[in-house]
Amino acid sequence: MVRSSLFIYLCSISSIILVMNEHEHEQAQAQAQAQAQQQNQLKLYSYWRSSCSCRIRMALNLKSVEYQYIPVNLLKGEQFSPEFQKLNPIGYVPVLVDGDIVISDSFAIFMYLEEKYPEIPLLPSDLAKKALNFQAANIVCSSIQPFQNATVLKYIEAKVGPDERIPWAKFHIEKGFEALEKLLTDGARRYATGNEVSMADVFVAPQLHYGTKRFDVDMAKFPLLTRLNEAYSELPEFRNAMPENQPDAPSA
Ligand SMILES: N[C@@H](CCC(=O)N[C@@H](CS)C(=O)NCC(=O)O)C(=O)O
Repeated sequence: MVRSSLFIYLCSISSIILVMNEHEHEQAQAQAQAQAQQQNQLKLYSYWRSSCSCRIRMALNLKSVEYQYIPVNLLKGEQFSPEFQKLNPIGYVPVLVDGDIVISDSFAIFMYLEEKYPEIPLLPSDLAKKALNFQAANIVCSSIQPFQNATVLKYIEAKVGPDERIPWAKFHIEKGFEALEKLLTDGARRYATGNEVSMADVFVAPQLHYGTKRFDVDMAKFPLLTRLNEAYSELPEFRNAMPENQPDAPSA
């Protein structure tokens, strides 16, 4: 009797140990999997209010690509840290890290993503439409955003005067918006170059959000861009990429 109860006791102890080991093993496996997943995941160095970073957040969302968000606080000057300058010597966000591959500049990052994740294309196959997308994207990233960049605004403030900051940015944004309004008029449908969301939208949308809110741009002058902005506000992939929804946004 005593022997059989001892046997039952030992059996139950060993099965508890077995269950515990199994549980620990599963936990370790899940941890290793999560680690591996994180190591393989794209890393996006971004700042919540950066319109250039926002373009890439939108592209990644549209392509359903998960990524790790690494905040770089531009107000604290983290873009000038030696670690960040190793990734991007000019000290700007966004930077995308894909394993050993490091890419800075939103245009280059966009093109990389377009080739790496072609399943959800953001460039039309029609050559003329594709060229229109490149033009619209480039107006934003070469002829608008650089004039409102923090470094440039600081320079204007110091060399020309603090009151010139906003009018300077507003002038360049409106000049660019006038060009976009004309360039996109014929081809625009629901979105900038047709009924599908494309590269032009990914570059134009953050500029509309940013330009209208911070630089006192009179959007009444731009009916097409205003209409596009409304269409963008209905896209969850765009809404999720907006500054206020980023983990480093002040209220987040
Ligand atoms: N051509 C670059 C421009 C990048 C850029 O200007 N990034 C801004 C934020 S939108 C920045 O990091 N500014 C920091 C600074 O001026 O110190 C791109 O498209 O990625």
